[in-house]
Amino acid sequence: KLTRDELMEAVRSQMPASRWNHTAGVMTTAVQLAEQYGVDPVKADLAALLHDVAKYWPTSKMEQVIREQQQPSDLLHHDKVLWHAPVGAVVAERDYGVADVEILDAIRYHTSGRVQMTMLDKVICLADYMEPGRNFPGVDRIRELSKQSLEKALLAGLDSTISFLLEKGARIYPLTIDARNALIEEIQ
Ligand code: DGI
Ligand code: FE
Ligand code: FE
Ligand code: FE
Repeated sequence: KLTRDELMEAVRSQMPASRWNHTAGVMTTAVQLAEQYGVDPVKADLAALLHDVAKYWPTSKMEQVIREQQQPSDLLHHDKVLWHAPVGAVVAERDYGVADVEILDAIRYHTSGRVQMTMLDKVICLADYMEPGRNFPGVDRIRELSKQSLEKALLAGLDSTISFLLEKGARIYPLTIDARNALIEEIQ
């Protein structure tokens, strides 16, 4: 089993410097959100460290993991950008010995979200939107909302993703819609 420093180096070596900076930003933000909302900060830190581990894997290697590890095959009919999240969860478990299902799920669902997101899922997905390096339109409003409500901030994040996809004419993965609807119900 790797030490934390060795794990950080293993993750860092699989991505360009810009993505490592993003990962470090997600780690810091996820730990802050965890402390703010009563989530285990050690789990938040580890999930954040590994969330984008597969982001720069070749498409063929990701596809192989999805097929061989029986990940949802509907993913193969959606944008490849979605693949790194479930593949990252497989890598975390298989290659880095992460056994905690909550951490693995937070990695698995960090791009799409899902219905009944756990607090850790929400923390990782929101930290991914609002880490200090992000600067898309609306990110400041998400950061403001995060002081008040984890769910409202995350909903604003998912709305921005869905708007962006609509603007591009891209397909929307059903879990993303389900996640948004579930958050709206939770907020009411
Ligand atoms: O890996 P990151 O860039 O840090 O962030 P992420 O894992 O949240 O991925 C964001 C990208 O994924 C962004 O370009 C929008 C895209 N995305 C998120 N949900 C969907 C999606 N793309 C499609 N086609 N469908 C989705 O439902
Ligand atoms: Fe990601
Ligand atoms: Fe995300
Ligand atoms: Fe990310």
